[in-house]
Amino acid sequence: MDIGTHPENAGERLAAALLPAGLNLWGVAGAAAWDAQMSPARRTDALSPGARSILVFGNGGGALWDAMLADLRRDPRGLTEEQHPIDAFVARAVAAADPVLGNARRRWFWASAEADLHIDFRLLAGMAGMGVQSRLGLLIHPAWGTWIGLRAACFVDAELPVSPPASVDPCEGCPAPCVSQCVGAAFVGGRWDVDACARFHREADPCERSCASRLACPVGADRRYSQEHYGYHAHRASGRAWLREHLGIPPGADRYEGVGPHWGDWRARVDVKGA
Ligand code: B12
Repeated sequence: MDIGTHPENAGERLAAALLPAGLNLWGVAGAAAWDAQMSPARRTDALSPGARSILVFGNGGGALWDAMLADLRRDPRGLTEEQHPIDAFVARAVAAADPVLGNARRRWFWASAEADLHIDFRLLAGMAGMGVQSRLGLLIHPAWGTWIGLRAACFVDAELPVSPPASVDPCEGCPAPCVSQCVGAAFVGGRWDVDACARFHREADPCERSCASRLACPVGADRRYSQEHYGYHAHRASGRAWLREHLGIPPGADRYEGVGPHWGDWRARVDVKGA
C-alpha cells in the first residue's frame, strides 16, 4: 500500500475531499473488530482481502441533499437518468475523491438497498464511532440525532487510527417520546420492531410520508431534514415529483417514477449478513 507520505492521515484527506458533496460525517472501524462480529461471508477475507481499516462516510442533516440539489441544477440528468439520484450523486463524489488513496488496495461498498453486495451499515458506523443504536433502531448521533444517513464504506489495506466509540447514549434517561408517539404499535418491549412497523406500513398510510416517532425524538431536533428531503426518503415517488417540479423538469422528461422504500419485500432484496 502507498497512500502518500502520511498514510495515517488518509482518512482526513478523503473526508476533506468528500465534504463539498455534503458527506460531513465519517469514522474509521478496525477490520479485525468488524471480522469478529461477522459471519464468514461478510468478513474482510471475503469482501476485501488484506483490508485493515474501514472508512465509513455519511451525512448529518441536509448537507448532502443541498449539495445534490445544487448539482442537479447544474445538470438535471443526475435525476432524469438515474433511478436513485442520491446514490448516483454519492457514487460520483466518491469516484472523484477516491484517487486521494493512491495505490492502497481498497474496495468501496454502498448503503443503498440496491447495492450489489450489502453490509450492515448501522453496525459498521457504530463501530466507527459515528453514533449508537437508538430505541428507534436507527443510529443516533449526539448532535445530529437520527438525522444522519450512511452512504459509503471503504475497506482499505492501511492501518488507520480507529475512531473512539461514541461516548454518549442519547436514549439513556430519555422519556422516549418516540415510543409514545408511534401510531403503528411498532415498539415491542420499548424497542422498534421492523416487522411490526412494516406490517403497519402495508395496512395503513399515516406513516407513508413521515414517521411520528422519528419526528418526536428531541435529539438533533434543530437539525432535522427539510420536509422535501425527508419526504423523498419516506416516499420516493412523491419526493421525485417534488424534485422535478423544483428543477422545472416535465414528468415526460424523467425516465423514472421513483420506487421505495421497500417496506413489503426488503427481506427478499437485501441480505446484510450474506447468509
Ligand atoms: C433493508 C433496509 C430497510 C428495510 C428494513 C430495515 C431493518 N431491518 O432495519 C426497510 C425498507 C423497512 C427500511 C426502512 C427504513 N430505513 Co432502512 N435500510 C435498510 C438497509 C438497506 C439494510 C438493513 C438491513 O438489511 N437490516 C436487516 C437486519 C440485519 O437488521 P436488524 O434485524 O434490524 O438487525 C441489525 C441491527 O440491529 C444492527 N445492529 C447491531 N448492532 C448495532 C449497533 C448499532 C450502533 C446500530 C445502529 C445497529 C446495530 O445489526 C443487527 C443485525 O445485523 C440499510 C442500509 C445497510 N446496508 O445497512 C438501510 C438503513 C438501515 N435504513 C435507513 C433508514 C434511514 C430507514 C428509514 C428511516 C427510511 C425512511 N422511510 O425514512 C426507514 C425506517 C427504519 C427504522 N426505523 O429503522 C438508514 C439508517 C440511518 C441511521 N440513522 O441509522 C440506513 C443505514 C440506510 C442509509 N443510507 O443510511 N430500511
